[in-house]
Amino acid sequence: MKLKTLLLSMMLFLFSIAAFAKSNITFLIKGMHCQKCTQNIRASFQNNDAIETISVNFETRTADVQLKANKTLSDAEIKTLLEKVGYELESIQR
Ligand SMILES: [Cu+2]
Repeated sequence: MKLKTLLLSMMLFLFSIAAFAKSNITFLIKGMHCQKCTQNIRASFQNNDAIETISVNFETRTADVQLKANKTLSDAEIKTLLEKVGYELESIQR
C-alpha cells in the first residue's frame, strides 16, 4: 500500500514536470498591417531569454510562444515586448 502511494506521487511529480517544461502561450496582437510586422515582433521576443521559439501569424493576428524549460513569461512582460516594437496585446491564452 505504501509503495503504491509512493509510485503514484512519483508519477504525479513527473507529469507536473512534463506539463511545466512544455509551456506554450498563444496571444492575439493588435496593430499588425503587413508581414514585416511579424518580423518586428519575432525579433523583439527572440531577445528574451525565457523564450525558446516564437511564431507570428499575420493572417490570424496570433503569436505562439514556446518557453524554455523552467522559464516563465508574465502577461505584463508579453505586453511590454509587444509595445516596444509598436503593437498592442489584445488577449492571452495559456
Ligand atoms: Cu507591417
